Amino acid sequence: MEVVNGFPEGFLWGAATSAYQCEGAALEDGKKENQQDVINRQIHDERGYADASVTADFYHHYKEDVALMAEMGFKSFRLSINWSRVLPDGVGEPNPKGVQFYHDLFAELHAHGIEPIVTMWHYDLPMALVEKYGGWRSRQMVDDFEYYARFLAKEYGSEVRYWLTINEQSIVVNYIDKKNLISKEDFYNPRYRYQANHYMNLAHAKAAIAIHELVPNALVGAALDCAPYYPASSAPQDVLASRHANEFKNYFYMDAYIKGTYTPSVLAYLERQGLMFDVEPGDLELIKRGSECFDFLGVNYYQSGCVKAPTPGKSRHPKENNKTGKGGHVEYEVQPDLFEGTKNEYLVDTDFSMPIDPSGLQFILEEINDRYGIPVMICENGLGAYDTLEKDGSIHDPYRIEYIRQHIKAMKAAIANGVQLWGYNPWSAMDLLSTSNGIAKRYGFIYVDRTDDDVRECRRYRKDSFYWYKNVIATNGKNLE
Ligand code: BGP
Repeated sequence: MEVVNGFPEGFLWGAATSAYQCEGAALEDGKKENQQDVINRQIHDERGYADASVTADFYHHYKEDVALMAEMGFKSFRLSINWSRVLPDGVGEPNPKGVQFYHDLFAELHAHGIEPIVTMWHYDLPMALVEKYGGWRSRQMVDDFEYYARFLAKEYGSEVRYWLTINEQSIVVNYIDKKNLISKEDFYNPRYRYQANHYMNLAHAKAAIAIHELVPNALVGAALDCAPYYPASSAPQDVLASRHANEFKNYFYMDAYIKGTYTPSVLAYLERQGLMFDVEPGDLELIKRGSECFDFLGVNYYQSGCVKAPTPGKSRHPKENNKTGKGGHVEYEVQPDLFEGTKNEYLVDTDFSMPIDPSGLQFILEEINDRYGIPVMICENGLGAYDTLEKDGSIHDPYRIEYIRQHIKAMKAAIANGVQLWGYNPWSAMDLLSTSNGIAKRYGFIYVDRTDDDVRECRRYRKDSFYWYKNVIATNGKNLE
């Protein structure tokens, strides 16, 4: 591929979304509930944030949104299929109106020259499967995920070339109680997480194999949350903790997808901690075969992490996101006997306590390339912030422009060091529902006029970053000013 202005010719400039976070129409046209409909209702009741019933109302605004994306010059758009919209019961009878929605959306995108990048599952498991057997608690998910993948391949294979099976498996594993399974019993059972992770690896492998079998020229990957974990100091114990955190949080997932193997040091740790999962005959062979169908890694990058040697006696807990949006307190992850998260004193945090670190993107991209030599696509990256709609309809978001500018520079530097980067799809095309901070935490280039309390008409407005990004795309990343 020829490199023009630092970016390859045909580079996929676009943006990302996920179904439950932007579509709304949660119970419309035959769609049944998914876990996110339920979880976000709970979040609404507990903390007052918006639920998933309307979000950005993309279901009704998609034509207008695609036109705005085309105006920005998008070459790609990452979206996910709302599983319970197309198969309301998870498997079995399809929902014709839900199925048609995605045909119409893909047609609209193609009419504007925009390539869809489709995630099969982005946190929103059909409630039917949760109620039937507890979702990822059961091995039945492996076959049902394959059923869903085959359905998608047959239905949309001629309209979609880029497929991502699962969004952020490592995040699902860490927050499985909240994002994926509504069960207090499993909340306290960390062993369950790694069993579910194993099922996801099997499900991913079956889906990747199915897509390659059914869709000629398809390119298959999965999107992972990728964050380098730096040592808090040069004390050898901290450096070792950083190595362990990178293995545990990044390579354990990448190794399974890309090499088709489980990382030995992580397996040994899980065994020591009594967290080891059951493996049935044929499982490892299936994961290996799945890795042969893995064409590119979707990289979701927001921030880097920082770790130190674990404090003896501290018990295991995941990182807790900042829920107030007022900066400050975060509860860091602890993995006993492995690592403990801590603040990186060299970085400035966002209002939502995410450290801003463009160099971390270059770091992880080069790591992935040197370790696996596989093409990558940025499938998420962005700044969640409060925006103000001015009286004249403008939105001034220089902080977002600066964040994205610095990350694009980091991508350029990574490409210069040999990284095979296919595209940049920052989060998000339009403002949408955050996983933990409602509507007020905005990421879009397109402003959606609604609040957590009042859905209004969800009118669209162009932010300053909209015009800036349009110019970036027009110059293939040359003009970042
Ligand atoms: C990623 C998820 C997205 C998105 C993003 C921003 O982990 O894949 O779904 O929400 O994070 O996070 P948040 O919404 O919590 O700000």
